Amino acid sequence: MATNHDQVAGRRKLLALGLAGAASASLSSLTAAADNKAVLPFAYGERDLIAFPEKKPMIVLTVRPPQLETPFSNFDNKVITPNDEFFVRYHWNGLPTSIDPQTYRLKIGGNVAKPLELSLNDLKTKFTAKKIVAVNQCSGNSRGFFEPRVNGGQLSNGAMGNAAWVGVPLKDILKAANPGQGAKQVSFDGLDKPPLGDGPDFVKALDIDHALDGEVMVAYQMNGADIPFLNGYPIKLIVPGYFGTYWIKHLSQINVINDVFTGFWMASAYRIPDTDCQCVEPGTPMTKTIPINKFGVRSFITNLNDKSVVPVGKATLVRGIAFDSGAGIKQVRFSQDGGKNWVAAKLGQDLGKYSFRPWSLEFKPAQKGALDLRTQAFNAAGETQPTNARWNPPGYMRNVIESIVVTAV
Ligand SMILES: Nc1nc2c(c(=O)[nH]1)N[C@H]1C(S)=C(S)[C@@H](COP(=O)(O)O)O[C@H]1N2
Ligand SMILES: [Mo]
Repeated sequence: MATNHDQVAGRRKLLALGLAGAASASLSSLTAAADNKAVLPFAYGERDLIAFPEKKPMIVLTVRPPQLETPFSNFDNKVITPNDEFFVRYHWNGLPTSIDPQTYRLKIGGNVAKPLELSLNDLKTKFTAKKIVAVNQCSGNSRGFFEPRVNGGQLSNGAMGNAAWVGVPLKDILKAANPGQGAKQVSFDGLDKPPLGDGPDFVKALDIDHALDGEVMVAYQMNGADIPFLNGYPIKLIVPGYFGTYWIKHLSQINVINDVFTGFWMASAYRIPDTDCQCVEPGTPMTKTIPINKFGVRSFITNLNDKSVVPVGKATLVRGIAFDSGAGIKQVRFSQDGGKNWVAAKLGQDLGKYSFRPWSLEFKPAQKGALDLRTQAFNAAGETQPTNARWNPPGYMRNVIESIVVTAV
């Protein structure tokens, strides 16, 4: 059997075979048994479940490029999302298929006194390593639940994951390159390219102060191992609390610039309404916009779902996860009656303010029938989740109080 990736003379290869295999699996599985399928809880939610290189079976949104969602039940009872279960998102099919860690270079240029070309070994030996546990969440996570529905990848809640990242603070790298007077932003590009050179390359930018905050980092390790190929091997930008769109994979070029970056993926895409709620009236267009930035507070029940049956009068364990953009989760509360009455959940292990925070409690269903279970998290900055979903045309930032309906018998 072919391995997921080969270590040929130290070179990491994403076998063409792997992707070709996945593509044909996708076609043949149109008629395959139900256990190769996932059905997401919205209309047109039927998806294939396929194992891509270095990945367990994942919910496939597109094969080329790979866009893979984590099956939601995988989030139950773990705070860290394993590498082989972590979601994958690319914009262009021109992803690298073979990367040589010996010759890989990260270049730092633009308005710097000392342009740099760093090898992986440089990153690992010339700088002090830092570790941070942080959630990576796609802007369009949960987009499939938008009402009215919106264009874009129809994702359920699995385009997120929590990992321990080890790498170098971007601040230390930029300090070594020494940004010049007038530096305003820093742009980030990875090895993947648009096919046939058409379409805008995927490049993102952060304000210089953000880039120098000491928390943004260039990671070379994910959960104690190399970063999986599809998650950005060998290095990836980590932008704690910010949506995944900034977390550039296969990071190869950093430029310090004196203007606000005008590339397509900053100036035209990944923009949100510039209104207090960062939302607009459902079904209406956005007028003034700003680049998407931090995530809102979210919480999920992970051990029960709409198909669950729970016993009346007996204690049932309910547990899940909560997270925010870095103030830290302060409280999670739970309701079994659609949000009329709430009780506090017990918070679990604290792996840091950017991490998933587990929570749990026991509840006793009082009578038979449908129970509308909800959870609401609050962060240390006093922010919480809205009762009614906020809407925007690109379908970003969903963080409404979720509801699942179980049956008590
Ligand atoms: N090089 C590169 N980096 C990228 C992207 C991309 O298309 N190319 N997509 C971004 C988006 S929108 C998301 S949500 C995250 C997803 O990270 P993951 O695939 O490791 O889960 O990668 C980001 N980094
Ligand atoms: Mo994304």
